[in-house]
Amino acid sequence: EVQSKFVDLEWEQRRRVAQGAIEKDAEPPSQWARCGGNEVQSRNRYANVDPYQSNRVKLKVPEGHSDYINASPIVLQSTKSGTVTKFIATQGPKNDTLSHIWRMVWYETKSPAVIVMLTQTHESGREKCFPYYPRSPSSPSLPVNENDEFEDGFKHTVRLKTLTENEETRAQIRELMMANEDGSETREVWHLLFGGWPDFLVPEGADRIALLNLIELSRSKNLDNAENPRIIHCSAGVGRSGTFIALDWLLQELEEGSLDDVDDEDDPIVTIVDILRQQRMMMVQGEPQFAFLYEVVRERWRDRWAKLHPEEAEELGLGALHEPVPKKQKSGNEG
Ligand code: PTR
Ligand code: PTR
Repeated sequence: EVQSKFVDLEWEQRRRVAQGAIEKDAEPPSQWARCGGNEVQSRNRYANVDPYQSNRVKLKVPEGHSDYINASPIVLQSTKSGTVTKFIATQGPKNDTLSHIWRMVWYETKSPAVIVMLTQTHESGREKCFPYYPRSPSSPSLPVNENDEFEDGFKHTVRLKTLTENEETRAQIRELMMANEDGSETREVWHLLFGGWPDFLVPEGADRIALLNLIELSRSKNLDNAENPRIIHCSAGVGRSGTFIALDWLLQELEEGSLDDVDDEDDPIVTIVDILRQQRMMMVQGEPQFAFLYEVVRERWRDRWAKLHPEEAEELGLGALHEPVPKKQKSGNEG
């Protein structure tokens, strides 16, 4: 059943593109002359993943420079309260686009900004994301645009203030301070790195609980200011990022009671994946990630039901479902 829903979604997507309902094909990336032509492709990590022309973040750069970054604004609204939640989904920066993500942080978000990184820098021997942030306290200061690429004096520095391993979320948490050249302006940035999720797959076991904790943490680091976009990225910025964003929305819907009685006609998971794919291509990639959304929502739904009906839950033996996240074993993963 989940499988056929997923197939339907894929067809719907193709139909839309074919009908030109999504502007993507109206102006293929290869023809984006006005935002730099070939520069567009050279700034992409993957040739087959880019933002829709009609829904992309435009870098604030001086005239004559390409404003292109592989990033899509994502705007979602909860059904009951109408709360608007904003994200920016983006690819894992490349070596030569390192300063671009920081420019985006600077101009598109408020302090404290939140960046959630859902990939490791390297997986199976390949670079999935360039380490664009100061990694260790031994070299805490990272100049992000020393050569002044766009010749506008945006020669900022990102400094690592603290680095902690957080058990609940199994994430590396970096508290960063971004400053302009003379230090007269600064921004606080939370960088949350979750390494337990290889691309095209889903987090398993304790990593799954940790991921849900991470969603909550990312919200709270954003001071629950849902309108300040959280920057979410993995390698391509579609599979894991899409799944993370879908879950954030679904868990909020659940909390607000919007999923208490849904029928098959308006399946909230189909709805959110469809909405996301209207804003960025390939969001939630492959059936395993799609099925994962159902599993998590079902589990959480059961928890909620148990909380609302403690006596029945007791009878059915639905007790404490959420054991604490067990300590992570040391692995070779680096951030
Ligand atoms: N060319 C790659 C592919 O389709 O296999 C692009 C790609 C890479 C797509 C990674 C998605 C990927 O996963 P994620 O968005 O989770 O990094
Ligand atoms: N990256 C590969 C590709 O682009 O062909 C593999 C891949 C692609 C894997 C898409 C899963 C994909 O998801 P879907 O089932 O949505 O096509």
